[in-house]
Amino acid sequence: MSVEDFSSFREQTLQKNGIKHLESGIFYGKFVEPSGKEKYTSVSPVDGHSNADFSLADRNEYDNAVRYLDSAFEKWNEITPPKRGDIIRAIGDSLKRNKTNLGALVSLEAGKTIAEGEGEIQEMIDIAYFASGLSRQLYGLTMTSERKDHRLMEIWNPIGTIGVISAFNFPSAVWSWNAFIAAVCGDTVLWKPSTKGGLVSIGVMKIISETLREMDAPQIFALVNGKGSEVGDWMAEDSRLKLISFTGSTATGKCVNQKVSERLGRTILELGGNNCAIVSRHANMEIALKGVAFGALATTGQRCTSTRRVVVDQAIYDEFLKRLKDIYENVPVGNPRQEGILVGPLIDANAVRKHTEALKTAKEQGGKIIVPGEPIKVKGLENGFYVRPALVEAKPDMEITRIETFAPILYVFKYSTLEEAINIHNSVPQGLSSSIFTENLREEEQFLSYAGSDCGIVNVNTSTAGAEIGGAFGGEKDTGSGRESGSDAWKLYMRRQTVTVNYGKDIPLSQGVRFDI
Ligand code: UN1
Repeated sequence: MSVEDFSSFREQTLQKNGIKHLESGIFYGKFVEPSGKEKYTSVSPVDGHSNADFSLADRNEYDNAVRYLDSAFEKWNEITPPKRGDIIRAIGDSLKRNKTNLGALVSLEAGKTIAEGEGEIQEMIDIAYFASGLSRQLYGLTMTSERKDHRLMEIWNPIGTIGVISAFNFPSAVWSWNAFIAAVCGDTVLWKPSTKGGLVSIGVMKIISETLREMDAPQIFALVNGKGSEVGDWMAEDSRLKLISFTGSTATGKCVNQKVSERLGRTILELGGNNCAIVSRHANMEIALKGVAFGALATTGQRCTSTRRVVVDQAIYDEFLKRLKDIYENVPVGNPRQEGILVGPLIDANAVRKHTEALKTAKEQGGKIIVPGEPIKVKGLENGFYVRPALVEAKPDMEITRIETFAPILYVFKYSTLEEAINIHNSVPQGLSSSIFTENLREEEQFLSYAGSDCGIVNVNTSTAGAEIGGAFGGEKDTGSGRESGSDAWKLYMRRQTVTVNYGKDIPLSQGVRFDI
């Protein structure tokens, strides 16, 4: 694709998604006309040129958005959960019809390949349909009562307006894990995306708000593009937002957590990952190579779930490393819209700098650079932010291997016993995703046991990246806490009430207490 071709791809993508050169980054009920005040210029990492501008929210607009959602909450709860599920299903249908266009917008703004851009939208479609089914399954338990003629049960009610702060690397999917589940639960949702994902948030909101209008439903989602240090802080401190779901760095997550707990609010924190794959001598080599390569290279190593460390059994170490080196040296890096390209650009110049610095540090700390991973210029896209992926033989005590660098750098370690491998695996502060490649039942079970992986997500013979929406997503340790997406993560978006009903003719007390008046 030449420079001209990419420019026309940009124009077409913006046009197909209904995005003008100056957009509103704020939606509550409708898009708020951008005034002459603060705006943000979206730049494509693919060619380093600007896509469009959009407005950022001020305090007044932020407050209006929360107030708007609080009143939408009342209307939304006049609708039964299964009917709410129908509405979210219709949103899934609209996203499905717009999958190609929205996927292209993800490529334009986040630099994802065609498959991964569309995969991101597919993740939204999947969670919409999951949420729709869930709307009839917001089950509460019933318990037996120790008191005669009493009923004991749990019911679940919505918590109100919640806030979702999402990251650039999954500019819409992670928001939808929260938003669609929260919506069927009866909540309304304020969304602050990363400004680097602002255009995707605008494109998504255009489709979703239109579907809500067509369904005659209240506008239950609001969008406030803005700076983290402003809108992010306002949200964390705002007791009107009962839950803050935050995706981003551990450092920022700790600040968010402090502010939200200060007001006794609830958080879901999906923070840094430093995910590791163990490759045993009992692994199927082809599966392990593919799994590790996908985990480490997909999204140019910019997933929370990216494989950043691989621990390889000494019995197969040389062969595995040789074959991995071959993959790293030959993987096609370039324009993510080109068929066959597997690694696109990093998000911006700062990310390229961090990649380069981490490699320099790795070398200083004693790492052996196997594939150098230098910045490159892609023909016709000279201002884009491209690097080759890097492979480094390392020791687990190297400080740099304990840090999450959002870039395609893979550290390789050698092990002799599985215990040693698991020790290396668990020796980092983060605890999001993990993998073991083995066909040995004992090894697999050991990895799944209390003495195995300490992460929230554990995979056997598949990649650390690429989780399905059906499971609960989240981690332990410095990755934060809470779960999003599937399974019973919905419970975090609701408040549980334990109900006791006495239908008897007397009032017996629990624990056999007598209180005779
Ligand atoms: C993230 O990087 O924040 O499991 C989310 C995966 C994707 C989601 C990643 N389904 O890799």
